[in-house]
Amino acid sequence: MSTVTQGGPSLPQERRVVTEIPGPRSRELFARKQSAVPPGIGTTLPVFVTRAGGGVVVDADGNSLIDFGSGIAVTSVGNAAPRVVERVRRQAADFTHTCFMVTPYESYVQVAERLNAITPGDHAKRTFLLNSGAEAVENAVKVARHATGRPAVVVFDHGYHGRTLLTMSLTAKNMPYKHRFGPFAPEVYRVPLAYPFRWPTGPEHCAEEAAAQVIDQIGTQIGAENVAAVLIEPIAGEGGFIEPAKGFLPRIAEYCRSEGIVLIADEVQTGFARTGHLFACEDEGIVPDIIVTAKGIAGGLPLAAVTGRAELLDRVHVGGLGGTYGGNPLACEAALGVLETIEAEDLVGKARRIGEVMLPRLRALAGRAPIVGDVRGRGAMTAIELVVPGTKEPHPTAAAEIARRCHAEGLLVLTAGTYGNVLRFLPPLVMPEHLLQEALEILEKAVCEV
Ligand code: PLZ
Repeated sequence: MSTVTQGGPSLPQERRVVTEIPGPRSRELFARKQSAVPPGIGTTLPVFVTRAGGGVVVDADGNSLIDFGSGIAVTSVGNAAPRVVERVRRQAADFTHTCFMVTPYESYVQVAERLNAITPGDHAKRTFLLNSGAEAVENAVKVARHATGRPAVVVFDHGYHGRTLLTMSLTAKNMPYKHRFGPFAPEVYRVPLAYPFRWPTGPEHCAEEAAAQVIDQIGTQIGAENVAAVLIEPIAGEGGFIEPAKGFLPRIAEYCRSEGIVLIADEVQTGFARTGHLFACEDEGIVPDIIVTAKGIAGGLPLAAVTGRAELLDRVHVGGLGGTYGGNPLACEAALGVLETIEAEDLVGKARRIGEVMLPRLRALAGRAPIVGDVRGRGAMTAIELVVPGTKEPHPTAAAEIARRCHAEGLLVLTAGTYGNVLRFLPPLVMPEHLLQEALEILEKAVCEV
């Protein structure tokens, strides 16, 4: 049995189901959650966690689940990863907070330097730090508006950017994110995404036709000279792991460049080796003007970043950007530990390897199970889209039922998608291969039974 030091010494890397899932202790805790926390804060799987590391999450009843969620693409380096833990432990003993805007510290600067160096493009860059993906997206929009003096922001069908007022407005899907939470922020315009599986004239025309529609809509409905930013996820995450048809992103990038529009890549979910590149933009050689990162950046500590062209970010007046906690010293140390781990353990290579194991098996599954309409993704960010067999009609109840069966067997999977009919797979990049194979068997069985 392999063990890892993550999640404390010798956390066995095994699936182990010793009670019903959730077990009695988790059910007791969940009842307390129900009376102390509002139902608006949902629960994917009501098992209460006591330890996690490598490829597993251990619950209060002693069950050890295979983790295909990574806390929604956060613990890519593994939970309680040793380099992260050690740095955070040391930092916590030295000082926990000063506010970087009051009295700075070196780790923030180091994170900024590292992000400036590793993000796409070799132009001069600047980075500033925030607490969450949503906060970073908002700040990227602030910078783009300030630098261009233009109001409009263009976003895409199936896009997800957060739950604050502006980012909720930038997000496409009504339920559960926007419903009854309006009115929304103005000057947000939505255009089509090149979604190959659902493109009306077929995937082969998708990139070209979608890009033409985007450019036409911007020209006729907004006016390019009014657009501060085009904001896009290089792979739409919450929207269902939709990889835009190849050629779409380069065409949009070229259009933005020609019109002086700031191209913002939201790499909150795709960043930090997840897709088999350090950043998903690299797949087609896209160089965004601003890149927004969070999630995988700090192994679970709250941190997010805006990295962009120096000439854009330097335009904002002194004191125009900030926040009490942005770039907290514990989170900065965690980020440095994450970047060390990605390099030392070749997590870019590991993410690719996960994709090489998973994608062929998922494709073979789609061949046997007509309920699987599409298989997609890159590296350790893969998904299957479920449909009513023989059609493209979304099948969200099948996705929910497959997820339920996986959970009962001790495999934590997440759903996604505008229609709720996508099962997405986000293993930690350090997932041992025997767990990956075991997880795929459970998944295959659940899909075939449903
Ligand atoms: N941009 C691309 O995926 C967060 C949302 C979970 P925060 N996605 C997980 C939920 O239901 O709230 C996300 C993202 C992309 C921005 C965000 C927002 O990041 O750190 O959740 O604010």
